[in-house]
Amino acid sequence: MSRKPEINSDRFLARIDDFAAVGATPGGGVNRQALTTGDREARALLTALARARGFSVFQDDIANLFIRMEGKDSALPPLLIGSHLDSQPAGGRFDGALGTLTAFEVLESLADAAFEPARAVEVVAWTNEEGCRFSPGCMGSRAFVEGKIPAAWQELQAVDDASRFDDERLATIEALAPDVGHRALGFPVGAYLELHIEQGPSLESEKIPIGIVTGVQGTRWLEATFEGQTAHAGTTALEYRRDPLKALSAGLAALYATVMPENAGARFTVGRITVTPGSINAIPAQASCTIDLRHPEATVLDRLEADVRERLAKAAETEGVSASIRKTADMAPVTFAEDVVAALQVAAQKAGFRTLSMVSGAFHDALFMAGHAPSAMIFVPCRDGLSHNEAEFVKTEDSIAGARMFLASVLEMLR
Ligand code: HGY
Ligand code: MN
Ligand code: MN
Repeated sequence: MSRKPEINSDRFLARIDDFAAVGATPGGGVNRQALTTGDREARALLTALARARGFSVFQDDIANLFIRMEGKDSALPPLLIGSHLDSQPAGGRFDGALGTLTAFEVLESLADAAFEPARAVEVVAWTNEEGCRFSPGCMGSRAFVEGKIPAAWQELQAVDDASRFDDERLATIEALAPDVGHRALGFPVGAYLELHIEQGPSLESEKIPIGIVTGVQGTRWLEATFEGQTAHAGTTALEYRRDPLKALSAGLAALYATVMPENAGARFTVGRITVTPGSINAIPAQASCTIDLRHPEATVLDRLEADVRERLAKAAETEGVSASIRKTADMAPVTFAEDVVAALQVAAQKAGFRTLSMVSGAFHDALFMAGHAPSAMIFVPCRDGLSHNEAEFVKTEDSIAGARMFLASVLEMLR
């Protein structure tokens, strides 16, 4: 006899703490970068919990992890719910993990209530959402939607070491293989829902517990490499110098002074600068940097990208060095399916939650899933809007409200 499904708050909060211990850093965050031992440990923990509940568990060719609860009509494509378990190198305990564990808690609360959904419900933990160890981000959801692993990713190497993406992908699949089934990449999905922390200040400052996300802004990642001539720091006079770091610094200074100050809504970030040979008394031979450029409108992104390329080229020319710019990620802005957003609003009303409609400044796997199935997201507040920082924090009442809203949304989507 089934009863009304309810979130088990104690179990859910304990799960959040258990996963925060996987890859825990001394600063109170996590370092569980994609396809590392920490990531594999988190996947194994979730798999063990799922198998203990009798759910079936699968992974696909890019190590996306799926946990399935059967429904009345197995011919219907499943409702897919989830997020990611991988983290930034100095990441927070909630980015990705909260959404994945919320989805799993909902599956458990359906099972606790002996609730038989009209269609199967599957929890997914996507591979490499962050894109910091291997670029680009959202590799798991992108390969799922495209139904293949892009050939260019076969030779991908990690940012900080010589690890190859393909080796790490296969080792991650291998680590779980004995306990889980295997699936080809991509399958029909009825709808996709993802809960995530807002990673911004709006919900907290407006004291609203739930964000209903109507879309995601566009993101482009570039790598700029300036090549000059390394030479002696003490004997090389100004007129003989071709200093790539001086050129890159001037180009970046011009971009910091224009991109965000002159374009409301634009986001311009240089996350990493690499200088070689990196000797205190040698003028650099090469200076390179990453650029993360974002805006809600594709046409503005086009203009901003052209501006970045032009200013860097000019700075290189002024110093007599060469510049090359490579685009390593291009995520077009998306608007989520109106009917799914409407279902979330109905769910919020029934559950009694005030909501705020918003566009996500961060990218998510839902951005790619929106091209595959009707999708939408729910946000919960995080302290000071801080994320990609070990101090990232979500109040327990906000985690629980999010889980209750997510359960109400899943039930609404299953009606
Ligand atoms: O960078 C992003 O937007 C995501 O949080 N990985
Ligand atoms: Mn995330
Ligand atoms: Mn993130």
